[in-house]
Amino acid sequence: MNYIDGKWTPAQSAGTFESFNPATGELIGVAAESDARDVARAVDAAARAFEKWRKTPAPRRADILHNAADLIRERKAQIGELLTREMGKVLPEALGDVQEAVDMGMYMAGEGRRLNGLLVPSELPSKWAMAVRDPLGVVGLITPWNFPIAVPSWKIFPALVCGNTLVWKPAEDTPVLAIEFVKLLEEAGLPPGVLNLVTGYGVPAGEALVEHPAVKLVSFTGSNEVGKLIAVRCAQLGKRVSLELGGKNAIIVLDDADLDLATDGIIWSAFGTSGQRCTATSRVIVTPGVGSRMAERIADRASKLRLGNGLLATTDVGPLINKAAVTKVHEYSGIGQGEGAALLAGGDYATEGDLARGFFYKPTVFDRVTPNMRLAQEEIFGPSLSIIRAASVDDAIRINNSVNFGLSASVYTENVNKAFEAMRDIATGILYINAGTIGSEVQLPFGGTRGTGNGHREGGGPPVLEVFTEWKSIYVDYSGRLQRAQIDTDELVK
Ligand code: UN1
Repeated sequence: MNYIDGKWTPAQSAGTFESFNPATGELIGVAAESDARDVARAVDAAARAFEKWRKTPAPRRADILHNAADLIRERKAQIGELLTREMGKVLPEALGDVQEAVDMGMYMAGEGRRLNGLLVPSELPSKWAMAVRDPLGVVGLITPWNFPIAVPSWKIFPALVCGNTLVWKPAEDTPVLAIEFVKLLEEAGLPPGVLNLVTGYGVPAGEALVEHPAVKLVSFTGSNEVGKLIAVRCAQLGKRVSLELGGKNAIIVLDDADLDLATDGIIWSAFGTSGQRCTATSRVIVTPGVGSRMAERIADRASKLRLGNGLLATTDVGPLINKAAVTKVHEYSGIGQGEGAALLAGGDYATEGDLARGFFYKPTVFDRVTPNMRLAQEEIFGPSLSIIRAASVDDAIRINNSVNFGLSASVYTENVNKAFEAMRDIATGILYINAGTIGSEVQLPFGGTRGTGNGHREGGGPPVLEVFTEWKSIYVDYSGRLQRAQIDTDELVK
């Protein structure tokens, strides 16, 4: 069911679609298959709710976020389990996904008592100069399936605390989690119309949201392909758009690194969430002294990872989200071999026993990948890792920077000077020293350079407010006479 104007309603077409567990094929739930008519109703509801919501004091809006964060924390175990069942990631990671929403809820609730503006001196006497943050109005959110609770929370909580009203179109692979999230916000006390949920496919539902003239901002996290289409359309329509797209993140291992630590970070970052994080490591760039040792360790560890249902404590790596996803990873295994890379581990579907019921792929490691191969340049979004041999530290950094993405990167080194050089020279949105490429926290900006986005930052940190607010500069002249800026500035202060 959709959630429009505080009511759970079916799609106008009465159409539905199903959501399945990617590990077992079990049916998780049924959701409304929405089209432009449902989106229009949702946008209308959001537009009607806006006047009252924007005038609700931010600390009051924040109280609801606080309640929501408390409720999510209370139900963390249930939501986490549902998350594993609908999306596939292993339970500890699913709980982390839920925790990230608790964190963001608490953080943004705090913003309700801050929402800093600017207060600056005026050049004229008896004149007050300040700037405040205004909400945009109705904003459209389109979210991915890989962090079905965390990523929506990165958008929903700041958008709400800033005073916007929302229409949310979640990914078609994880509608049931979106419904649960909205139920929780409803229970937390969100007034009708402030957040509206429209489930369905990118076309027509997501597209209708982008097209609707009353939607002032489209905030999208997902593939580069779709992100670019949205950006072009929003440019034509004169809308604000915030994009969080792909990654081709690398861990650089220098000769002086602690190799055990680096191996742990690589395995976690490359194969955690089955490689389906925007921040996942898909390249390991090694300097000459450690290349072969690292390749051996990584291949050994990758081939020992246990695949299975994410609810089982014995599972290291869960399934991929759907058939298209495993097919794509397998295609890249073929592409890599065709390009002359050396396959060290995996390279095939995993179909033994119960695995045949789900979308499992063996953790895959390629060595001797060169920087221009497609394997080294294109986002695969699965458990496929490429090892690239660099000639030097500078070469490693150059290779890191040579892809059309710049989300996260990492350097393993025990040398503080090298670490700082990397901090200076790596072109990326997020950088880790002696830790893998995953693990962002909500109090810092999340986003990337180059093709990863369009300069906005969501996921946290004060810059998230820039996405969801508009600046309004206000001058108050209490001199009681005409004062001309830039002209009457020499007059004596009276
Ligand atoms: C994503 O993959 O879209 O740093 C989000 C991380 C998580 C968030 C990932 N905190 O991997």
